[in-house]
Amino acid sequence: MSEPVVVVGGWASPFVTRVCIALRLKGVEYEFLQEAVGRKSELLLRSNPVYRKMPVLLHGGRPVCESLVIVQYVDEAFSAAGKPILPADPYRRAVHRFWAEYADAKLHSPLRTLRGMVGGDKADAAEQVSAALRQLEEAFLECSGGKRYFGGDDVGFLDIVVGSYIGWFGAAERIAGLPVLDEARTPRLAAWAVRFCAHDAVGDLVPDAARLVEFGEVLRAALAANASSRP
Ligand SMILES: N[C@@H](CCC(=O)N[C@@H](CS)C(=O)NCC(=O)O)C(=O)O
Repeated sequence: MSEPVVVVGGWASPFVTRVCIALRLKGVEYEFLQEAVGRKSELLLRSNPVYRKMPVLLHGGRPVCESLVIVQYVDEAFSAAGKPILPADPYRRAVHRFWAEYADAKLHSPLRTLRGMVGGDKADAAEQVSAALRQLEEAFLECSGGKRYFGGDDVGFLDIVVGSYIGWFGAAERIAGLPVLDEARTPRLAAWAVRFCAHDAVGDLVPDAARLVEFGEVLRAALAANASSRP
């Protein structure tokens, strides 16, 4: 019998989204343990004592932490299932990993500013996201080789990583009233995002922007309540 696979996290997190997409691409059954808003479960803290962040993947009870590490683990641990997530060629793997780290380094923080989760200048944050997306549009040209996805003919590692932010792009646009994934500035990436969301393995796993806007309000209220209850 195969060992159970469990994802500990929250549906709204892009880092959690990418793990679920990777598992679905591989056709791996998993249990999803939803964290309560604004709190961290004992299981999460015990499984990721270093960073205390979601997601955590438990495979046969053994924790794997950090979303990029988890997606690569899923590709390797379930190599016999589904299509490979990372390219086979070592050089292409390195290029895809480079851009995945670039996406996380450049998108996450300004998107939090745009969504009002942290302070900061929203126009400046929108410009940072836009500059990163322009760079990722170049990466798309390089990695896709003129095909439909960063991974070529099918969704791969970089599609999953960048694609996990698509719901957040929409939420940030609504909250800040500023364009984020803009068809005029990054037309290829905008068209790719539509294709990515329509993929069988993705569908409902990319959270809806309106739902993310509501979630942001609930999270902010929960964090404020936690802060005011601290001595
Ligand atoms: N680099 C981490 C980032 C994970 C992360 O920031 N998770 C957020 C949810 S979106 C979290 O757990 N935040 C709680 C906290 O920062 O205390 C990864 O890729 O897994």
